[in-house]
Amino acid sequence: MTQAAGRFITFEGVEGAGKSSNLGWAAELLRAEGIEVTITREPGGTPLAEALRDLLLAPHEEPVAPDTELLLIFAARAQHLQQVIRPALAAGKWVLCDRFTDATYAYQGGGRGLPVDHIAALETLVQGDLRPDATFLFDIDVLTGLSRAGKRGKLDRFEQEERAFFERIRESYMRRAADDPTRFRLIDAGAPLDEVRMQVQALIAEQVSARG
Ligand code: Z5A
Repeated sequence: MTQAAGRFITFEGVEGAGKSSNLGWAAELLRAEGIEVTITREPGGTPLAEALRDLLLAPHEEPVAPDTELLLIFAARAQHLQQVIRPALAAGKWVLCDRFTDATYAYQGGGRGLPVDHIAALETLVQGDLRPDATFLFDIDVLTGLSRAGKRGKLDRFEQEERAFFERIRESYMRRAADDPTRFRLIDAGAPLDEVRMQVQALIAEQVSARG
């Protein structure tokens, strides 16, 4: 639980699953219910955290150590939480965030093979007991997602990884969803966009009624 007045919903999935396309739609649905919404993303969400995002996504000549990647992600998250997420929740807003710490478990844990207890320790350090109230997991076949993402042009440092990396990420997300069925909501993201939107609409309606 967020222990805050607002509601914190995260959007997760492998590349090209459609998180960004559906986040704006979800926000529109909430605003139509009179709910104040903050849209944001990770890594990023503040000028400093966006600068860290640029560092993380850009290819570098030297290899990036997995621990460096992990620490930069949590550095960006600490800033984002302090500047954007906690104030918005405290003001009663709903925060819709494109990726959060489940992405760290999936990418740095599943993808890079970093120990889960290192991620969990940083999660506690940076977040305290703040966790998402709900997580919409956009599940899609890895090749379909990569092909959608690849159509945008130049690949970033993550998108340059091989297919097996993304298969591990998908598996890791699915394991986390199975372990926490109360928080996770699974979306069949391989469906056409209008069908995915209908799934999102149903989940948003569920969240609005859970508000009481
Ligand atoms: N990362 C990490 O490693 N650890 C962490 O803790 C965090 C992040 C927080 C962020 O980059 C990178 O950071 C990410 C993981 C890492 N890896 N990468 N790359 P990003 O934000 O640029 O990447 P992304 O989050 O994966 O975004 P994405 O590739 O844009 O995926 P998406 O938001 O899920 O998809 P989209 O932009 O909504 O859609 C992609 C395209 O598909 C687009 O042209 C759409 O028009 C199209 N689309 C969407 N839905 C459909 C349907 N249903 N049918 C057909 N076409 C569709």
